[in-house]
Amino acid sequence: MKQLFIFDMDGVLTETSEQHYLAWKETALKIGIEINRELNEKLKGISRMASLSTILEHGNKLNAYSEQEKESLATKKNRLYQEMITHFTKDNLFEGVEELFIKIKSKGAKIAIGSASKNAPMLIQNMGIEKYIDYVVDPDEVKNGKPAPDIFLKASEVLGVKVDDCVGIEDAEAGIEAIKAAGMLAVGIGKRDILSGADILLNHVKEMIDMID
Ligand code: B16
Ligand code: MG
Repeated sequence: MKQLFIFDMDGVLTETSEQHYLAWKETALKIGIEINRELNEKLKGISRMASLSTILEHGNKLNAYSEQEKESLATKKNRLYQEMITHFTKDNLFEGVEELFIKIKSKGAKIAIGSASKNAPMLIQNMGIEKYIDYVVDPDEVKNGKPAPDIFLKASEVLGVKVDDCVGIEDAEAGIEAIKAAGMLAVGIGKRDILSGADILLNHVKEMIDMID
C-alpha cells in the first residue's frame, strides 16, 4: 500500500471549481471578456495569475494590462471567490472523504494536500479536516505550479516518503501532468477525455475507500 496520499483540494475534496468559475466570469465580464465552462477546464489546477493570463489571452488582451492592473484584477476575483466559500462547513466535503481519510490513517499512511490554491488552508479549517492532514503544501513555497511536479515533490520531501510510495489524486489535466512528472501514481477523478494521463480513473473520490485494504 502507498505510504503518502497527496490530495488536490478543489474538485477532489470539495466542489469549489464552480465558485472559481463564477468569480472569474464576473471579473472577466467587467473587462469585456466572456468565458465559458470549456475555458474553465483549462483554469482548473493552475495558479490565480496563470488563470488570469489564460483568460486575457482568450480575450485577446494579454498585453493590455500592467502588472499592477493584473494584480488588482486577481485580487478582485479572489475577494469574490472568498465571499462564496466563507460559509463552507463539513457539509461541503464530498461524500466519503472523511471515511477515506480515517481509513488511510488507520493503515498508518500519511495525508498531504497538494493544492494550487492559497485559500486551501482556510477551506481545510472551515471543513474541519485539519486533524487528518500531515502537511499542506504552500504553493508560494515552490518554484513552479502545476503542471510542474514541484507541489507533489514538496509533500514527498517534507514527509520523507519516496515518490514510488506516493499517490496523487487530481481532477485537473494540469494536476495529472504534475503527478506523472513527479513520478507518482496518478488517480484522476473525472472524465477520461480530460484526464487521459491518469493511471487510475474514478468518477468520485469515495470510490477510493474500497481500493485500500
Ligand atoms: P487561489 P486545486 C486550484 O486548486 C484551482 O483548481 C484553480 O482553479 C485555482 O486557480 C487555483 O487553485 C488557485 O486558487 O486563487 O485560491 O489561490 O485544484 O489545485 O486545489
Ligand atoms: Mg483541482
